[in-house]
Parts: sequence; C-alpha cells; structure tokens
Amino acid sequence: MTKITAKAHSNIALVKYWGKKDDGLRLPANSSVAIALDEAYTLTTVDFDESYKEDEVQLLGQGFEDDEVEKVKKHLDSVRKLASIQTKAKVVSQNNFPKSAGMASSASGFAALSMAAANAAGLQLSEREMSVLARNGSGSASRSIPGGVSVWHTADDDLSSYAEQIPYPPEWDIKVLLVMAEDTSAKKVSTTEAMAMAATSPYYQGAVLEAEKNILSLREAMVSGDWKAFGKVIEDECYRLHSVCMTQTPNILYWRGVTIEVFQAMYRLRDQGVEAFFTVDAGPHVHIVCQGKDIEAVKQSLKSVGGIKTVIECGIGEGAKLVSDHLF
Ligand code: 2P0
Repeated sequence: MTKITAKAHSNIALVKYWGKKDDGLRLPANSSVAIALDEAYTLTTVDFDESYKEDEVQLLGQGFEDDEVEKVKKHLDSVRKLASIQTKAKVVSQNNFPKSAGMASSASGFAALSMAAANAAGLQLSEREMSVLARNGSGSASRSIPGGVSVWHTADDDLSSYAEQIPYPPEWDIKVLLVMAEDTSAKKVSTTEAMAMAATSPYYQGAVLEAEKNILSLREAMVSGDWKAFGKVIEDECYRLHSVCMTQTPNILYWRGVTIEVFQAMYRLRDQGVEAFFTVDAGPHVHIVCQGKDIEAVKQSLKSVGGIKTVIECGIGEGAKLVSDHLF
C-alpha cells in the first residue's frame, strides 16, 4: 500500500474539555473551543505493508513510553477495522516542539496519525469523519483536524461528536504566546487519568453547564467583534477548569508560582490599556492570547517574571493535511 505522511498542529483550549460522558467513546461532557497553533505541529508517516510482522512505532528524537505505543497500536486497529484490512504498519512520528516544552502532543499526534493512517489504509474520510476518528485516539485531537478556531461538539453518539472551524474576526490578528515554566515538578498523571476523576469535584455538574454558557458568550463575542468579552470568557474558563481540578479527588494543582506571576503581569498590563488574556491547560505553563499589535508589550511585561524557561510565539494554525516529505 502507499506510504502517507500527514501534518497536524497542536491546539490550546479557550473553552475547556475536562470530563467525559462516555470513556470508551471519548464523548466529552461539554463542547469545547480551541485555537490551533501554527508553530507547534506533528508529522507522522504511516505505511501498511505485508512485510511488517508486527506494528512498528517510533517517535523520532523523543521516544514513546510503552503505554503511548499501545495507544498508537490500538488506534491502528480502529483504522484497520474501518478499512477491513489486517495488514500491520510502520509508524514514524516527529514533533517540532520538544517534550520538555510541556506542550501536550496527543492533540497533534493523534490528528496526524489518524489522517496518515486512514489515507494509507485507502479510506476516504470527510473532515468530520476524520475528526471523529482522531477523537477516538485522544479527545483534543478532534480539534486539530479542522484547525483554525474550532468547536468540538459534545453528543450522545460516536458520529455526532466532531470538531469544525468557526469564524473569528480576522482583524483581531490573534496571537498565542506559550509561556513555558521552568518548574515542571507536577506529579506525572496523564490527562486521561486526571480527567477521569473530574466528576468527584462537588462543582463538576455546575462547571459543565457553565462551559456550555461560555461557548455561547465566546461565539457572541466573535460575531460582534468584542475582544474584551472574548478575553473575559478565556480567563473565566481558565479558572473554571482549575477550580474543578483543585477540588477533585485526589486534588490536582497544576499551577506553580510562575503561573500566578504571569497572571499578575497580565492584570498589570491591562491596567495600562493592553488587552492580553491568560489561560492554562493541564500543566504550569501559561498561554497568553493577544492581538498582533500588542505582542511586543506582552513580551516586555514578561521580562520581569522569574521562572520562565522559554516563550514561543504562535499564530493560528491550519487544519491537518497530507504532505509529500516522508519520515522514512
Ligand atoms: C483541553 N485538556 O480542552 C483540555 C484542557 C487538558 C486541559 O484536552 O483522555 O489529552 O486523550 O481524551 O485530549 C487534554 O485531554 O484527553 C485536554 P483524552 P486529552 O484541551
């Protein structure tokens, strides 16, 4: 069969996914919204061939953990089932961002794997079907298929829970600064495991309802071009996610001192009239959402904050696509 390579961008959530209504199908408790990042992506080459006796899986430069290899093989099984084939595959993958950067790679990883494997197996899937396939590998990967700014719909059945792009005002010139903390001492619990305990938070049910309201507010702000309202939702969502994390059992505190120092720097910046907003996913790193015209002011404000390892500047990334340069 043909060797195929796909490229998919990572994404950060503006309205967060934290909790599933169906663990097996990875159906999220609430819908979520994310921005794809142009400077953070995964390339994956897949080749199904009778010469492979077993699936061979490799992550260049970083290496996969054993459980990650198992997840990839399970995903290949899903693709084989869809394509009605039994052929084993070789998979080689590469992230353009270091593991130590603290960026989640499962979103871009499973999106690139889904697109490369499905095409290599001869399947012709629509964008929606591809997003469903990626979701089955890792929830956040569903949003890396359409790229751009996307909404991932919650639903009660497999085929109805997918992500699609939503429009935003292009004049905003949205930028995301990935502010990576030096301190990554958090206990290494996978997001899947951590998320499985979300419902133990006494605030969980209310938080899920709040997420749906926040999606409506975010979309309204994008339609009316209200940047401040957009930013308010982003920060409310950061606090909503972490309120659940901090109050679930066992408690999870992802923030470090530097995380809060960056929040304070953004509050000070806003007092000076620069409208930049923060959000945090499952780690200590802060993502700052701002407009292109303000990027220098934001970078300047971070200079006084200690404990920052690196800052990566991103624009909005495109959807997953096939590319012609193979990794093997
Ligand atoms: C998000 N996160 O919306 C949220 C915010 C982390 C914090 O999606 O179990 O690695 O593979 O479906 O996709 C991380 O979740 O979880 C995540 P699984 P995934 O981006």
